[in-house]
Amino acid sequence: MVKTALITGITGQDGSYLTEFLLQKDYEVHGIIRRASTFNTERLDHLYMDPHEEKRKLFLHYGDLSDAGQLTNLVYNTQPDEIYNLAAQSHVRVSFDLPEYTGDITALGTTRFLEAIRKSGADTKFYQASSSEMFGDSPPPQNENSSFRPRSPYAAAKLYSYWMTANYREAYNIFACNGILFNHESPRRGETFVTRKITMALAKIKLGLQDKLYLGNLEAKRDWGYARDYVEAMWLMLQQDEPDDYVIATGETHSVKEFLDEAFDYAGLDWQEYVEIDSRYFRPTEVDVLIGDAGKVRKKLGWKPKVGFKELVRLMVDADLKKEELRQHGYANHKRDEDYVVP
Ligand code: NAP
Ligand code: G4F
Repeated sequence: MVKTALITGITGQDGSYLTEFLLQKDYEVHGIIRRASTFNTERLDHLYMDPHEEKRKLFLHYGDLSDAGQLTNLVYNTQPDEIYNLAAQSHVRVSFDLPEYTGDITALGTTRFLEAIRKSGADTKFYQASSSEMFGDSPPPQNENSSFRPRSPYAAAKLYSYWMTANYREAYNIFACNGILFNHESPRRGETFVTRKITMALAKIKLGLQDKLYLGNLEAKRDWGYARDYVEAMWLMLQQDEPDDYVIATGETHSVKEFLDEAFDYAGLDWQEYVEIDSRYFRPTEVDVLIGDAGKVRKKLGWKPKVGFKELVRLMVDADLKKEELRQHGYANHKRDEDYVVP
C-alpha cells in the first residue's frame, strides 16, 4: 500500500528535505503552500512534477494555517496516513516584532489543524514541529523531562502547540507526537538565521563582494545539527506503535563565535576583520545555552545524527561559495542546491 503524507511548511528548509525523504520511500506527498505574488517554491523546484505527469507523487495545494476551513478540506480530501505540521512563523527575533501574528500561526495554527483532524474523522498520525526554544533558560542539558521556560513569543507559541498536541493525544486518542528539535541547519536554511547569514556573507567576502557582516550576540550557544538527518527522526516517530514526544539533538553545543571561527578558518580568513556588532540583532530576552540530551530517541528509535558540527559548517560554506561563484558567472537562476553540495 502506498502511504500518503500531508505536509505544512513544505516550502521551508525541513519541508523540502522531508519531501525528498518521503518520495524516496515511495509516499504520495501533499504539501500546503501559501499563495504569494512571487514564487515561494524554490526549495522544491528540483522535485516539482508537472500536473500532467501520469505517475505524479507530489501535489501542492493552496492553504494557510490561518484558514481552518481549508485545512479541514485538505485533511478530508487527501485522507493522509501521516501529517507533518512544519509551518510556522519560525523566526525568534521576528516574533518580538510580531507577537500576535506569531501566536495566531505558530500556536493557534496547530489547534486549527488538530481540529481539522478531529472534525474530519481522518485516521491519521500527526507530527508537531516543537522546538528546543521552549526550554528557554532551563538548565542544560535539556531532555524530555526538563522544565519549559520560554523566553520569546515564538517559544511561548510553540509551547502552546506542544501542549495542545499532547492534549489531543490524551483527549481524543489521536496518534500525535511532538518532535522537540534543537537547531538544525543546511544550505537550505533561511537566510536570516545566524548560520546561513554567516556562510552567505562569508562567500561574498571571500569573492570580494562584501566587506562587513553585522551580527548580534556572539556568546549564545546552540546545539546545531544537520536538517537532512533530523527529518528522518520526524518520520521514525510516526512509524512507532505508540505516540510519544522526543528530543532530537546532537548533544554538542557551540557558540556563534565558534561557528564564525570554524567557517572563516575553513575559508582561510579571520572573522574579526569583518564582523561588527549591531544591537538591532539582540533579542529582548535571549536563550543562552541549548544542549540536547537525545538519549531517549537513540534508545527507543535507534536514531542518531550522522553529520557533526565541523562537517555541517564546512558543507554550508562550500555550498554558499559555489552558489556565489555560479551567480558571478551568470547562473542567477541556478537553484538546485544538490548541484552545489553532496553530503
Ligand atoms: P522555515 O524554513 O522557516 O519554514 C517555515 C515554513 O512555514 C515555510 O514553508 C513557510 O511558508 C510556512 N509558513 C509560514 N507561515 C505560514 C502560514 N501562515 N500558513 C502556512 N504555511 C506557513 O522553517 P524550518 O527551519 O523548515 O522549520 C520547520 C518547523 O520546525 C517550523 O515550525 C520551525 O518553527 C520548527 N523548528 C525548526 C528548527 C530549526 O532549527 N530549523 C528547530 C526546531 C523547530 P513560506 O515559504 O511561504 O514562507
Ligand atoms: O539562528 P537563530 O536566529 O536561531 P534561534 O533563535 O536559535 O532559533 C532557531 O532554532 C530554534 C530551535 O532552538 C527554532 F525553533 C527556531 O525556529 C529557529 O530555527 O539564532 C541563533 C543564535 C541566537 O542566540 C541569536 O541571538 O544566534 C544569535 N545571533 C547573533 N547574531 C543571531 C545574530 N541570530 C540571527 N538570526 N541573526 C544575527 O545576526
